[in-house]
Amino acid sequence: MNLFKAHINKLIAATTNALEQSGYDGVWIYSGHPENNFLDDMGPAHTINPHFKWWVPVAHVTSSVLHFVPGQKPTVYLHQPADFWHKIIDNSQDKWAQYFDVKVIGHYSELPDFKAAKNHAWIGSKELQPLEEKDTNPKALLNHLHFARIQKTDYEIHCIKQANVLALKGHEAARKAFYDGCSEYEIHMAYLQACEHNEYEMPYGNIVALNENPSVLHYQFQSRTRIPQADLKSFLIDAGANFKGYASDITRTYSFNDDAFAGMIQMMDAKQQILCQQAIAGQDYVQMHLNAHHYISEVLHEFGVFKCDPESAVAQGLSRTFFPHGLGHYLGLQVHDVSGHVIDELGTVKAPPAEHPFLRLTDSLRENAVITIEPGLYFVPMLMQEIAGHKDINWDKVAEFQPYGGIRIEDNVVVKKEGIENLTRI
Ligand SMILES: [Mn+2]
Repeated sequence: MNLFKAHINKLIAATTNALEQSGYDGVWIYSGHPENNFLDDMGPAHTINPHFKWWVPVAHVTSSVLHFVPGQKPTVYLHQPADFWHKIIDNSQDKWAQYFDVKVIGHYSELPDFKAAKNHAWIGSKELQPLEEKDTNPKALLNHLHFARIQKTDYEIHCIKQANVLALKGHEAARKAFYDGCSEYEIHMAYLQACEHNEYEMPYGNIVALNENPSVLHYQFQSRTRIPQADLKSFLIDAGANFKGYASDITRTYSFNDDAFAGMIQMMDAKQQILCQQAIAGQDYVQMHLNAHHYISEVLHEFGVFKCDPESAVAQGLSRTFFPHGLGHYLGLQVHDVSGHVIDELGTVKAPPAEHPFLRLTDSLRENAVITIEPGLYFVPMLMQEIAGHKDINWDKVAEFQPYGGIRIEDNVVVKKEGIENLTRI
């Protein structure tokens, strides 16, 4: 069976079950449509409802609706605006379309009467809400569907892998641009060009950070100024790509010179690879996050930042000052894919430990889940200040590494029963 057909079969089974469990006879899933900015006739790039993308692999679709009733072929009302302003791409004959009853519509007014269908739910943002509040994004239905999204089909894994292939082209171009002495902005543009993405097609905003900037975890600017090569120290890039609506999410860190920081990156990379190997089905992800704290403390001890042994650094909470975020998250139709804190189809929440509030994934790992493994260590001035003068920290070493900002290394991994598949190291 081809990958997409098997994928659609899973969606049919999962959605049939979700509707039964939540007491509905059918569901409308709306793609969403772009809203204009305040007092403007233009808006931001449109983000498609992930539930719609799960079924229909069409980029840039708006104002379209999927209709699913168990036992019937799913129907897509595919909006192709009948106007002279836009180029119309007819996707209704594409390969995916054979698994749907596709009805092309030129205008909203051709959408069906949603209220006429008995006992239906509506999944979509609030721009268009034709059904009653209680039937709009009902929690019980969403909980079942979100839980089903954790374990990916082979088609989805293929898409995330292709998103990695694209992103890796960008990462290679970015690495070269860094060693050529380019500015953050030039590196960013080299990245986009290499993976042939427009900015609005990216799954999230690129983080392109030189020298001390990696210490800003979500550094959001790209400086247009080149740094003289004599002053260049480090480069962190966190950037993905998009393939049929699926995301990749990759981070790499480089040192400009062959110095202590280069050695620190190398040791972090080795630790990150050990963590990747731990991501087998049944593994408790919270435990992996705690393991990461030990490994990062070993790195900081090895490079003279921690004067105490790694166990003591973890016990005192010092590692959290250097590694303040979570080890990773689910990855799929959304970069931070749904259900990270959920342990069953009823939506039962398992909150992260109180000392690790930013951990986005708390459950034991399930087969064919795709996750990120992204340990980091940073010299964040604000956080360093909180432990200023601590006796177990070598403050001269902190001063030495602070101009480099920090390190994060992130791969995308498929959880398997035995072993893992690393989609990023290919
Ligand atoms: Mn990530």
